[in-house]
Amino acid sequence: MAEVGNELQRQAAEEHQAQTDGFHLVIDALKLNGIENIYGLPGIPVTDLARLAQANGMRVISFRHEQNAGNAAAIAGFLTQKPGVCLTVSAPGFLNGLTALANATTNCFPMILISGSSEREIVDLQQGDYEEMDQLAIARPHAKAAFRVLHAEDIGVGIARAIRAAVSGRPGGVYLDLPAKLLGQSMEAERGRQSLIKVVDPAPRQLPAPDSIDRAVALLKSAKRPLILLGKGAAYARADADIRALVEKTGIPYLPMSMAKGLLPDTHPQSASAARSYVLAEADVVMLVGARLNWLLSHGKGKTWGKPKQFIQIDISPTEMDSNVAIAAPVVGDIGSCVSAMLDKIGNGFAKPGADWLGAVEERKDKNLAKMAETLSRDVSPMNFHSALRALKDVVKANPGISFVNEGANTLDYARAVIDMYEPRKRLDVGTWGVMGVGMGYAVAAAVETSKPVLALCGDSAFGFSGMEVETICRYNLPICIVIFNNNGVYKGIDVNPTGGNDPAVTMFVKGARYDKMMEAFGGVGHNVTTPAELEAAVNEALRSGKPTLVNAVIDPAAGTESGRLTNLNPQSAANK
Ligand code: ADP
Ligand code: TPW
Repeated sequence: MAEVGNELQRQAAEEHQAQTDGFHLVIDALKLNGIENIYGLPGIPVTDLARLAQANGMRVISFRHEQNAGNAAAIAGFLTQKPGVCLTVSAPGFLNGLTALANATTNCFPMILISGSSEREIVDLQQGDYEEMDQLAIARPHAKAAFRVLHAEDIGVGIARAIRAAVSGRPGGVYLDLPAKLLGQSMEAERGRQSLIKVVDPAPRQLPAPDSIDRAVALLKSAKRPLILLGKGAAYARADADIRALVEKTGIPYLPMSMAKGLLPDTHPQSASAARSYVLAEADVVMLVGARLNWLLSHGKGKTWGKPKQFIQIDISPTEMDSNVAIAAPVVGDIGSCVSAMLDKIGNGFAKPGADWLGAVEERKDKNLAKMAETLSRDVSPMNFHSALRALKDVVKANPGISFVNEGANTLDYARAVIDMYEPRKRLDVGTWGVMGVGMGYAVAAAVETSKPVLALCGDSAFGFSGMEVETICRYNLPICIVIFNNNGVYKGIDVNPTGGNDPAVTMFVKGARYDKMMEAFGGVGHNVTTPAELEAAVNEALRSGKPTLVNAVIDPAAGTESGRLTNLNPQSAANK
């Protein structure tokens, strides 16, 4: 009898071992496709998914709010060309993550938001399930694609489709809806294994048509005052060496958009950043490489663009062409293939731009750089944005391999202009939407994905959107140094309530707040600094130690301007124009 009992037990165990379930299939499918990290926040019905992912060797970073986890996943996508994965619970957790998914889509970052959801039957009849919501329908307009998986045997296909949708063509955010019931579904392990798909060539190269290259090169050659404009699509594409070769071979001045800074070092002699207004207004042919003519480039028209000009645009998305102004030479394909085809076509036969154009650009640059150097060198007390930035400029110069996260208004605009970047994909900022709140999510993912230190420079308002993640930074002991330019408010800290009443003005915060104490509360290092020397010393110490650090940099509350450089977008100012 005992033997029969043992045999039955063995069979049962074997049968049990031979089973898998939705939880394991999701994890196996992600791992099979080289996805190693999950950014998320646990709860019903995904707690065990997160637990099992960790148990199975994935790195799971648990946040305090899903939006920050989503932002982390989005920038992980930008940094790695693999979709960053964010995991949330249903309804409210999903909605918290959705802002980040929409932001990823807007910025062309590959990301997958995986949310647990309630049962279809109950949701569709609106019977009031726990955290009930038709998440798929809500996600669809904010994502590049949205999928739901109902059967365990379709998990492999679901993940494969999500990966392809996120990274192929123009990258973007993908929503994947996983109902609780699916995660618990079991199936035979071997059949489960066979149902998984290892995606072959998830972002296939897209070669440009040869005649589009001929047209673009001919136009570039005909230019008297050419300009190359590099966008974050160029940074994402990782065609760094060829882009540099194209810039240097043609001798054309170039402008990097904010997140393309460092693709070539900002100190490169052909960088026209310090003569930005001049080159945009004066150029006759502009070649856009992975940059859209959206609001950040004044839609390619108006006073900013001055003299009439013709555009060449290299982009993977054919419908981007002519979206704002006529594109004389569209080049549709992936940037690596397009730039290499242009290099081939150009060969050694490209005459560099004339000395009059290069000389005029150089002259503006020299003048503006001298002006900037003078502004930076002024010692003022209390510190203003520029004196504080002088210290950080030196820190980044000495540590070119660190990631530099940046958000705020003045804190963003001045830092972009002052702080030179030396390596590609190191500047991570508010992007296409100019959105506040990406700071801590981006900082965490940059530290996790690059294993290098991160310097996150935030305005005091900007930091507040994701500030609770200092606990996450301490918990995972990440080498992140946050610097807060604290001027007591949004934009500035001197507004008064127009009624004279007791409520503070709408842009004001608590005066003299000590954000450094927040970091200390969780075991990190806090500094309160009032001079550039103290600021530089505190950041250097943080980079040396690798300890989570927050530096509260006291900035003159009267420094800065309303909306930073976007004053013209405020309805009142726009109406007065
Ligand atoms: P920026 O804000 O820096 O100007 P945008 O986000 O406006 O940059 O533009 C990025 C562009 O790059 C998008 O139009 C996107 O389609 C394109 N893009 C992204 N990745 C690639 C790639 N690998 N090859 C070609 N184009 C790309
Ligand atoms: C999600 C509007 C743009 S900039 C900013 C806000 C609130 C904060 C500026 O103050 P800060 O910086 O950070 O102290 P500084 O250097 O000027 O003092 N909500 C979202 N996104 C945006 N962009 C806003 C509001 C905004």
